[in-house]
Amino acid sequence: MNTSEQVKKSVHIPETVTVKRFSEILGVPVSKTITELLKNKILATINDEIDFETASIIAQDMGFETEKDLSVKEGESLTLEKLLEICKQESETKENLRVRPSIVTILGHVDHGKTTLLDTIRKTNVAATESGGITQHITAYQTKKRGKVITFIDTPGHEAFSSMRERGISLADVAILVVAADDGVRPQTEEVIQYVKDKGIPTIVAITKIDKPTANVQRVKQELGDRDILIEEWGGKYMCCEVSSKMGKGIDELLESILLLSEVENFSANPKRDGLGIVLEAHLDPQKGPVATILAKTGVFKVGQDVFVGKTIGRIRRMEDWTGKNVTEAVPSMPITLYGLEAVPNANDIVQVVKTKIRLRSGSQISSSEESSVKHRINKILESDARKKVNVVLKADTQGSLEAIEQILDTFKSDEVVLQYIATGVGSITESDVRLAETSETVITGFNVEATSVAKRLAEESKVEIKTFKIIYELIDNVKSRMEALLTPEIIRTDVGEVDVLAIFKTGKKDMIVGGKVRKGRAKNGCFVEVKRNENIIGRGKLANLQQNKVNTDEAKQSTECGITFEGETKIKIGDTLACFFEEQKKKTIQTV
Ligand SMILES: Nc1nc2c(ncn2[C@@H]2O[C@H](COP(=O)(O)OP(=O)(O)OP(=O)(O)O)[C@@H](O)[C@H]2O)c(=O)[nH]1
Ligand SMILES: [Mg+2]
Repeated sequence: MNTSEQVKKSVHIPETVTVKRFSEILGVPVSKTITELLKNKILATINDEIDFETASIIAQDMGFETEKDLSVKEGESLTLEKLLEICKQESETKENLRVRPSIVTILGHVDHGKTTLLDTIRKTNVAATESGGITQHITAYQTKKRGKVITFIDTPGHEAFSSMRERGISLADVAILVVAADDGVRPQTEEVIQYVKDKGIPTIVAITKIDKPTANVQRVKQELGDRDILIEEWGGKYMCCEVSSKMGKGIDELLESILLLSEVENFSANPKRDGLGIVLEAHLDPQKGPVATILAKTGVFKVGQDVFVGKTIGRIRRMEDWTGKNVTEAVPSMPITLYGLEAVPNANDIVQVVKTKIRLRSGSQISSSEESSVKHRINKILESDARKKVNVVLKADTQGSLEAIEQILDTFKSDEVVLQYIATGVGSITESDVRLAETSETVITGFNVEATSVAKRLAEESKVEIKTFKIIYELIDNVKSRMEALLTPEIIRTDVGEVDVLAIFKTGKKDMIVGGKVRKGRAKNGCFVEVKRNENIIGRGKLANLQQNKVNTDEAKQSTECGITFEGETKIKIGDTLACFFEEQKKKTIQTV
């Protein structure tokens, strides 16, 4: 029989598969599969795992058509990459697909007006209530234009938050590259340009703050052009909108551009499947328990469903949309706040609905094992590192900010001092944090969190210092100065002159009065003195009083004679030289790498 005339059977193969399972999928004996593998110079036994690519070649050799099986197995922990792959494959198969709101990520350098732009779009006022006016979290919102919904993700521009920006980008259907007209392309603008180019994300340029007197729109366009972001007006492919959030100018054009791009790209998802989404932010609320802000990527989430989220699980007790209104269902591209998880998940964890009943693990079990691994890590450093330690228990409001803080602190490098995390975590500062700090002379450092009243009382009793911050770089500066305080200062010596001793007037136990002549430079009252005999330094002291013609003076010039009160235990002799100098201590600083 000629195989080419047969209708090829299509099989779905997972990313990795055992030889046994692979044979079952193909419906052939294991021995046949092993023989085929051998023909391709792969030696594998029945329980060995092979990857999709290998399995695919073998299956095709045996007359099958192959497709990657991207269905989610119960209990399988998904990665962001796999989630995106699932969404991509779905959009290619076009089965059950419905148009969904496009996810638009706002990116750009710090203070270039991202939050204010979104604010104006939403007509609310978030930027004015942020600590220090900078965005320190990822936030997601929805808005409507011409009856069409758009999902916006705001990202922080401060350099500390590159992982949050990257996350914002991975989710974006469309990126808005914000550049302030009065400031132009800056380091984080360049970082964003690199990201969007690498990931091939459709991008719209928004030149903001055009109302400012120092605005120079042409210069911004030029700077972008120099980096291969050529706008349409200049013959390039990038749509460009000039906006002033302050005056509400150019906003409609920007929204129109987003809708135009979305119509071309026709973003869709499958609302018939179980929900799959990603955690944007998560924190522990003292009253409500773990709270996660998630973005639904595909499928539908319903109240009452069980979910896996990274390493934790839960049942969706309640969901809120971005305005805080309760909803019973979340559809693709919808940002929602989710309540009912067992523990605080990590930013970037994938949320997946599970259908079979899951046995709930105790949250305390997870944290106790995590605590022991933290301690283990610290002890290892203690043993092997001779540097001075700055100990810290670091607590933050969300996993994302914790990550960002650790990333920056890890760039502090010194040969003398090292930062040691006694523990890190998300949520309020608790009694157990204080207990950990107590035993290791540690400052508890909190970001956007408070200490519980029990923890506060315990800290006062045991004299543990708790420092909390609302602005990330103030926290960073504080930890840095704690490290710098332990650095031995650099001593800078300035030589001022040399005096030859010609006479000894008085010899006391701890001081002497001598007479001499300034041979070189000058002698200065209050300076340090080194006593030299035959070119060897034999002692050190201080010039406590300087006189010329029996009158106190501040300095004696070269070639003049003077009387010196020397404070020190060295016994000076005629013919010795007194080297005069000053010393200044200079504080060292911590370098970043
Ligand atoms: N004149 C003028 N000022 C603006 C405009 N847009 C933003 N600003 C000001 O610029 C400053 C920074 O604005 P934000 O919106 O907080 O900037 P951001 O890009 O979100 O900053 P990060 O989130 O920290 O990266 C604020 O003082 C705003 O009032 C604008 O269109 N015109
Ligand atoms: Mg902002």
